[in-house]
Amino acid sequence: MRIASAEIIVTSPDRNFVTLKITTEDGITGLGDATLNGRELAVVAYLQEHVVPLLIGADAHRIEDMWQFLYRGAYWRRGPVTMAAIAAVDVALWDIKAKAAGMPLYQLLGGASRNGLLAYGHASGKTMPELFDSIRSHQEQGYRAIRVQTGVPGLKSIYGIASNDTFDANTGVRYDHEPAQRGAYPAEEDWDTRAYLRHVPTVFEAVRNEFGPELPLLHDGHHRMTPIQAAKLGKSLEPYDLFWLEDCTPAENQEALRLVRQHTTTPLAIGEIFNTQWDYQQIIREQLIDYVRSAVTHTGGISHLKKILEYAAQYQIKSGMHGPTDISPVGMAAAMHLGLAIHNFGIQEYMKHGAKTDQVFEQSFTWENGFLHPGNKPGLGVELNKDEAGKYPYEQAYLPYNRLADGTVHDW
Ligand code: CS2
Ligand code: MG
Repeated sequence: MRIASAEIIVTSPDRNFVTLKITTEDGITGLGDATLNGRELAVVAYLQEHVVPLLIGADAHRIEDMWQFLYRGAYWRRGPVTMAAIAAVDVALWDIKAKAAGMPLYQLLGGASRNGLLAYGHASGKTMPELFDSIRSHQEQGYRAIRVQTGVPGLKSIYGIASNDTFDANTGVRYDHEPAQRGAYPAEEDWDTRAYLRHVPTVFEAVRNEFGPELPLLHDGHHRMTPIQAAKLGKSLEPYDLFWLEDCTPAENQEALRLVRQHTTTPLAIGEIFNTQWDYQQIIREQLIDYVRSAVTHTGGISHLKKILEYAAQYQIKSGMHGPTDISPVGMAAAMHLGLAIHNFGIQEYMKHGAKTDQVFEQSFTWENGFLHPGNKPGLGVELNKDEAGKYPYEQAYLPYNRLADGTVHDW
């Protein structure tokens, strides 16, 4: 089944998205998400200039061979741009193969291992009352697990806080935190780890007092602590029984997690900025994490993330796939199909996309009673409406960055 054409569709309904659309000579189409937040056009160029010419005429059925060809054949391996480009091709070919087979993709990945995917949503607030309202609003939306992000006294703006100006009057829902801001230069934010470490335990104490012991609560440290600070936070949060503490410290140096593990039993989740199995090798082998946070879109696609999760399963480490709004509906569908099939599924992140995005991407997944399901349409179950996409041209946008009080650049 030869590939006849491949095109890259860039659209910016509520935010920028990059989608690869492959069409076979038999007219079967496949979609792949290639969105890399704040660096979208780098992946567009990689695909357009270097990958698309290699796809035309190739056999769409040979997914693993194409993966190896694009990974080893490029000579230059790994990295977010390369692995997002490879991921888009991989997922589009899986979409095509499942459509050719007349099956939803999860059936090709081994069939369903569960009825649905437990998902968590993002509650946040600058103040405690605002946070409590946000938690209640997410419970009303059906979420059974909730990530809690909070403002820190003394800090102007901080990661993960949905501001009131994103209130959607139509749905009455405060649109989740969209970190990438449109504009020609990234916004500068301030940070103070000691203030954060003093404040966060008091927040989880208040949330547990208000919402009780059962509700699974998650928190994202967003790469901002040193290993010993992360150990300190993990320990101070133990009384509040978190589902996980995420990205507690930058993990380029994988053994940094040894110090955290040494001091706390709070479950650890890491990996949303990882791109290959090599980024996980030591932290999985040494049992230094409990959840693999990679998204299909940023980790070489379904073929590669499935291998990472199979390795993680040997250590009883589960999936916790990244699912913010900068993972497109195509990337989310791929995550749901993989998540439904694997045995060691843990939880799925689920930030709802905006109304315009849902116009551009026609989706068939379901969200019921706190569980996601990819649906049973052949393939991924997502189609892209090009006319709608054409209404929203790309707009430059950047993720913010951090500076400490003395002006030093810090992890955002
Ligand atoms: C975050 C993301 O959802 C998460 O866990 O870490 O919001 C992250 O900041 C964005 O995806 C960056 O593009
Ligand atoms: Mg995160």
